[in-house]
Amino acid sequence: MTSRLITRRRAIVAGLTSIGGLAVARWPGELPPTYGNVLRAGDALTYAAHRVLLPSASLVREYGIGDLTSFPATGTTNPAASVKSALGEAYRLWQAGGFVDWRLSVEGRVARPRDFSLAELKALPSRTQITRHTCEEGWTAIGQWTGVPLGAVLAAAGIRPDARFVVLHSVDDWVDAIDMNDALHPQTLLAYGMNGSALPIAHGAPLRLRLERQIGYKSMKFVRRLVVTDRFDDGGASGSIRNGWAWYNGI
Ligand SMILES: Nc1nc2c(c(=O)[nH]1)N[C@H]1C(S)=C(S)[C@@H](COP(=O)(O)O)O[C@H]1N2
Ligand SMILES: [Mo]
Repeated sequence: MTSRLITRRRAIVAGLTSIGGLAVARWPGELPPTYGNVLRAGDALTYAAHRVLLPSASLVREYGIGDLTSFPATGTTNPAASVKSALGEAYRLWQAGGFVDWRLSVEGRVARPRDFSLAELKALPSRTQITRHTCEEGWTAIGQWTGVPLGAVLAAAGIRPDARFVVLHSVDDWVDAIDMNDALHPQTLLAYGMNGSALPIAHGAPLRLRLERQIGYKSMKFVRRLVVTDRFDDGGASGSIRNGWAWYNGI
């Protein structure tokens, strides 16, 4: 974490230099919920720059099958081995059963809170995309992802008009939030496939987020629960912010 913190602080300084001319005051809408904390100034700048410069549906570049690269697995690579809680044991059982008993819980500001099995998620519309992943630690890799657009899952549960954020929870106890603009972006997927096969354990099986307009750590692996909220929720002690990660880290 320490090296990531240093990397991130450098990135913020670089961000201030390179887009410092784009005054935050020019952003016509809301500032990100972390604004006000000077250590989070980089969040405001990339958020403001993205929201002003990019139409909300602009797509990141997609590659061809010949562009695939080797793809390292980082962070948690097997919750059954590393998560020392009931969730680690639950994961071991889900994995042993081929994830048939696994469920994604969708809660909060939705008309019909419900669970989804993997089969139910696979029955929803699917999308396959080949994109470049950029990790804050300094490497990139190109992979092919197949999954259900997060927007399709939210639509199946019924998005209430006051929905503003989607808070994601993982098996390894990460909690992170994205706004509805990112949640409904066509390339924002809950992926269950990678490079034409089932998503490997090391890459977040059975379900991971692909959030293509932000840096690597925002693409949560081992997603188990979504909570739609009408206000920003920093995730508390498990949240990205209190663990030293920028809330918005656009690439
Ligand atoms: N739940 C969870 N999600 C996670 C991580 C993790 O350790 N746990 N690592 C993050 C980081 S820093 C990156 S770069 C990518 C790595 O994904 P990969 O292991 O498929 O390369 O997942 C992100 N999502
Ligand atoms: Mo990363």
